[in-house]
Amino acid sequence: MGIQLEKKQKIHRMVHKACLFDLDGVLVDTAIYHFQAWKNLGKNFDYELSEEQNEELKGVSRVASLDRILFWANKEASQAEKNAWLIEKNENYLALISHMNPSEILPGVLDFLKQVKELGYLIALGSASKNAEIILQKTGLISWFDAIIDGNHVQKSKPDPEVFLKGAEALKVSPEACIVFEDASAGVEAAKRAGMKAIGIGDPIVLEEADKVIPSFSGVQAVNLLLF
Ligand code: B16
Ligand code: MG
Repeated sequence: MGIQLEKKQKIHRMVHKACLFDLDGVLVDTAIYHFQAWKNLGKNFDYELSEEQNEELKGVSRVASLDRILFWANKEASQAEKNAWLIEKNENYLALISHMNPSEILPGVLDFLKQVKELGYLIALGSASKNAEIILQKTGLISWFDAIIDGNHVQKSKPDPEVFLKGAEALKVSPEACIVFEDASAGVEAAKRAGMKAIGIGDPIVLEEADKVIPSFSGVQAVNLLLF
């Protein structure tokens, strides 16, 4: 290892810092399963969700996602109907994710988590999903996390900063010392509103509010990426 790199790593280790990861689209690609489940649900009211619309649902809670879809479909629904559809969508989604395994961890993620741990960062999950823990268990990712904050722990969904502020609080790290990894513009906005750094994973045009954007974790050197 070069002297420069060793020096950078020492500086990183001395400070109490955290990396907060979104789940869907950052660590695993469950967006495809959400898309499938919402498309199946749309058959109830003859509506076909497009890929562009699915992009807008990333990071958005289940209840808010249904409201948006009904708005796009110009479909009025009673609360009872909505509740039944939320259950139907989730049952469908749970069936789709029931076969998930470690092979579905996105490229470069495990190596990146290892590097981050070695640099002394604490690691938390900040996901809107109420199914986050099942996914972390099925993929074997759960052991990397010092704290898990998901849709079951928050009142307000992204772009509200609550999920990330709760993550920082659970780790006892100040928000300014937190770096958030997000694939959704609502999530990047939540991170910025929490006073945190945001690294976008994906398209720089979609994630224009992020401090940095990378296409994926593949081949990423944490020691370089995390220096601001
Ligand atoms: P669930 P993230 C989000 O997870 C998804 O991106 C979003 O599409 C989904 O509607 C939301 O979780 C709720 O998920 O129905 O499982 O509670 O990207 O914040 O990890
Ligand atoms: Mg996401």
